[in-house]
Amino acid sequence: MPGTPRTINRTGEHPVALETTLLVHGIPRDSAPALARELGDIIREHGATPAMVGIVSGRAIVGLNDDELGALIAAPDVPKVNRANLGVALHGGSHGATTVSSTMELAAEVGVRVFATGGIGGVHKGFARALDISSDLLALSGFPVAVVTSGVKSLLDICATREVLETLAVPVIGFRTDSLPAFYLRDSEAGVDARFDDVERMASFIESELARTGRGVVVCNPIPESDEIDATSWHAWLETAESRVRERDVSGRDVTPAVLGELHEVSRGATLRANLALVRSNAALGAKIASLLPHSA
Ligand code: PSU
Ligand code: MN
Repeated sequence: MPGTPRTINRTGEHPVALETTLLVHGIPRDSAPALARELGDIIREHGATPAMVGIVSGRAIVGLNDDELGALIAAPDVPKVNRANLGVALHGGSHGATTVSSTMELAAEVGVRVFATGGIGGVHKGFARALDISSDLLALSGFPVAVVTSGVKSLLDICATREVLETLAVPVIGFRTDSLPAFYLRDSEAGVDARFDDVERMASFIESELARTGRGVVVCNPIPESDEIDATSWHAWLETAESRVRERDVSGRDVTPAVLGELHEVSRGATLRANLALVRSNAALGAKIASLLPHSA
């Protein structure tokens, strides 16, 4: 029996991991190539190196090249791969778009300590007919990777997500914020364990905390003020998007992409524009942090 091939490590200096579920399932396909290019440019401009993570024909790759990424974006029905079904994709030789959880697992395997994304998964509100807690939360507790994120969308239960992170011993820190942000909105009712206003001090905390615990850190970076969506529109759009998804037969890991797709439509692109803006901002902050960490893992 052939063994499962090892993860391909194509990381450069001061790597910043990026996930592919965001590109393949989180935004319309035609927006993905430009966003991927922009994120790479932003990361390089800030003195770091992008490392896009994904599964191509059963090979886990940290540092996809343009052809591999293009293949993932173009292929129909690329599975959304979290830690639970990662091995299925590897063993079966399929493509896979990695979520926060599987991206963390693969990044940690090759010593990458910083990962920039949009939103993390969390505790669902019971919308999907069953208990649904993202595998991102356990991954945050299992791998020494700092995840730069604009928080948790309020299609999830933000306070419950915050509590589970605490139970799992994952520190939540805010960059120039006291609040765990709610993705399109800068604030939520949930707080952070510490606020940092200075990137150097934050990077120094991250470096020592990752080494001390072997667990992850959630780095909250609220959506830029100029891109924030007003709360009234957001709640109206979310209600419509959720009711549309409820009429379809969607469950499990298909719920988030389905709601996101409906939101982009209901808001006539406003949620998509906000989503792109916050991911760019997270890539910039992730790169600044990575550039301040010593090279060796
Ligand atoms: N939140 C977003 N956009 C996304 C995701 C979350 O705003 O694209 C993706 C991320 O890849 C995250 C995953 O890791 O969804 C969580 O999915 P689930 O709830 O099935 O664990
Ligand atoms: Mn789930």
